[in-house]
Amino acid sequence: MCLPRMEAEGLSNNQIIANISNIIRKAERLLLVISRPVDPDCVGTALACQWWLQQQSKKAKVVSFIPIPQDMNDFPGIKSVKRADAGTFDFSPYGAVIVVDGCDWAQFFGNQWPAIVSRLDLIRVVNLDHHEPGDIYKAVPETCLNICTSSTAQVLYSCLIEPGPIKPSAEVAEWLYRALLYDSRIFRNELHPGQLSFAEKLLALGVDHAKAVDVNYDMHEVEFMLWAIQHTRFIPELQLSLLTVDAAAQAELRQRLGKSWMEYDKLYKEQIERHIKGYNYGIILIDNLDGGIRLGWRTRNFGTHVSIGAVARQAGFQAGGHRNAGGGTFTGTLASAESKLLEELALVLPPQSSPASRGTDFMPGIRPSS
Ligand SMILES: [Mn+2]
Repeated sequence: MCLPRMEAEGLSNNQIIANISNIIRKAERLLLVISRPVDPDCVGTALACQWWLQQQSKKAKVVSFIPIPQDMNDFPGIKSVKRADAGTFDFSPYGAVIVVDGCDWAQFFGNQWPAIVSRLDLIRVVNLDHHEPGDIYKAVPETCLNICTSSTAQVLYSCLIEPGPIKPSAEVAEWLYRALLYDSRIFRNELHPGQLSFAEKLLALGVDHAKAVDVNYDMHEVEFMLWAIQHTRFIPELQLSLLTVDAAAQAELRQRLGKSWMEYDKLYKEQIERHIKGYNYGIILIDNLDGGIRLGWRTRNFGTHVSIGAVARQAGFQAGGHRNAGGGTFTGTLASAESKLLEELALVLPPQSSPASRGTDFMPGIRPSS
């Protein structure tokens, strides 16, 4: 496992784990909050953590303040995740609030997060995560267990479950395994120390690998992908595939795929973004139609490429996530978001002398993936 991110700040992993264990020990009722995007890592990890707390005779509840996408309805155990409204939620009965698999408050509480966070007793807020640290770390550094590793599932298992006496059941191991498979894209992402042995341990606990890797894309995914490929701009000098979704495109997508059209972009992201020769970056810009623009990116894993997150921040976006996959927001028009981002990307990309050097030059000043 990587060094804890907080070590540089003078807080050791062990200290943070001890702080978190203290909070858990004192709490009778604990609340687990899952993050946006609602995915197998936040759900599987929260369910496993709930089970682990219940084994210690705690009352634990898992809530989502974010709508749960259609495809997560097939996730085993999803029925235990309760939908709730953050604005009216009563946090007072809970001795601890554990926010799982996210680094920014908005990922858990939505855009109204400042009002909601002001009602929380931050002394009892715990964060389990593996993203680049964001505003939650700044608010609660002493109880923010954020480790640069495969998944939040691995953070929970290696730091909290494995050192103790409670052995996960096969069902719990399956939740964790699905979390790991999803976040690692079935081991296609960067391999983190301990990741494969984590997988082996889960298999030894009884996980059915063939069942866990079985894929069932919704047919809408195919339709979205067809549409998206036809509307993607491939910009060779920026090594970029760019899909912008304006108001007219949204109307068309809504008509074809329904109001949840934006849930069907997985196949496109997985097959097109960062997988086409010469195109190391895949970006989607969506007009929120409320004065804001949403950004999502993927970066080729192999090779040393610029950080789209850093480029986007330089271009005036708020952006976060992982180096090779993340998202952000921009205030302004779709056209200005696009032009600022492309300008900034052109500034930091190395001049292309030959196709062979494409995208493999190291960019001084921009840290490669850790
Ligand atoms: Mn994750």
